[in-house]
Amino acid sequence: MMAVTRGFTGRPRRGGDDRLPPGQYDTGAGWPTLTAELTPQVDVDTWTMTVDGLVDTPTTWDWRGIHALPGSSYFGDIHCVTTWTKFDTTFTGVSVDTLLETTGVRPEATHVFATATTGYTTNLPLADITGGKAWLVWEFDGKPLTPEHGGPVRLLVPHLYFWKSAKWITRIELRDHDEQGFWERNGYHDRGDPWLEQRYQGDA
Ligand SMILES: Nc1nc2c(c(=O)[nH]1)N[C@H]1C(S)=C(S)[C@@H](COP(=O)(O)O)O[C@H]1N2
Ligand SMILES: [Mo]
Repeated sequence: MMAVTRGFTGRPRRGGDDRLPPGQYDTGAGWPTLTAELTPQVDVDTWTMTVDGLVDTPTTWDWRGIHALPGSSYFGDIHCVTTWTKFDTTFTGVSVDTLLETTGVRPEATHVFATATTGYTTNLPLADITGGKAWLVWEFDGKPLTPEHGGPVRLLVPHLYFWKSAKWITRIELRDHDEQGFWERNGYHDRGDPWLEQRYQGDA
């Protein structure tokens, strides 16, 4: 006999509000799309990813090369500054640490500037994409990432607001200074920690 919990609505409680950063709501099964530009069709046969700037060995991977690296998955939550949080996402790809093991990191590097094929950009402290906190991902819930969600490959930095997770990423440049990207120039915070509610320039 199967035990059925009374009042079960199809969505288990997930430990209460302690998983929701301040000012966020649970978007449930949906996954809103937020794109400033037109969704590009990026062909995996011509796709490349470059890590350069303050590294020892600037490196460009193609589709086959990036898949030859040891894979890595993220399981957990994502948080958009427009106040939706999506619980229990699974993304698969490669850890940014793995890319940086290949290129090496020069000691002067403090920040990164990420660029998408569309020209969308975002800035991040180097410490926020190292130490198992950031991925390049090509699968969501075991299926290829769809173009509207950044496929074939997007950046995933789930501990920061989701605008840092550049869709259609093609380049990460390591730098010795911070320079604002697209949304940061338009008023969003330079770091964007959802638990500190760093939504806009001037927030803590
Ligand atoms: N290239 C690109 N990446 C982007 C964006 C964008 O407009 N263009 N929007 C950002 C914002 S504000 C959010 S919330 C997420 C949305 O990702 P999704 O559409 O897969 O939910 O992508 C981020 N990455
Ligand atoms: Mo967003």
